[in-house]
Amino acid sequence: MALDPAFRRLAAVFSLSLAVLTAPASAEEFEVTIHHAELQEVTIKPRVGDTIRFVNQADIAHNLYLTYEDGQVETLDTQPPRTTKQVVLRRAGHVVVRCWIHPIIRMELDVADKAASQ
Ligand SMILES: [Cu+2]
Repeated sequence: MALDPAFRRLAAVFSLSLAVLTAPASAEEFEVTIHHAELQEVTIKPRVGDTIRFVNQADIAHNLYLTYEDGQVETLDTQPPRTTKQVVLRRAGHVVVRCWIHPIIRMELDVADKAASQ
């Protein structure tokens, strides 16, 4: 499937970057920033119960959604510039994060079972 040239250009200005904010005993909180930069790989190792905060540093709105391995979709709703949305990971397995508005935005992660990784 060939991408429209406009999407190719879009791909060059988005990236996701992250930081681990806190590391309490029971759950971690990860921060993922959407900003204008080159597309780059993001790797985090969250567990069930961990939180991901998505910070929109771009100057346009996004609407991120998570697709869990079992097909369940969780939508974070419209996210204007300079706002943050957060989600608590509820299921173990492979998760794909994408944006309804910008299909080029994509982040994949594997959520470990809570008990298995302690
Ligand atoms: Cu978007």
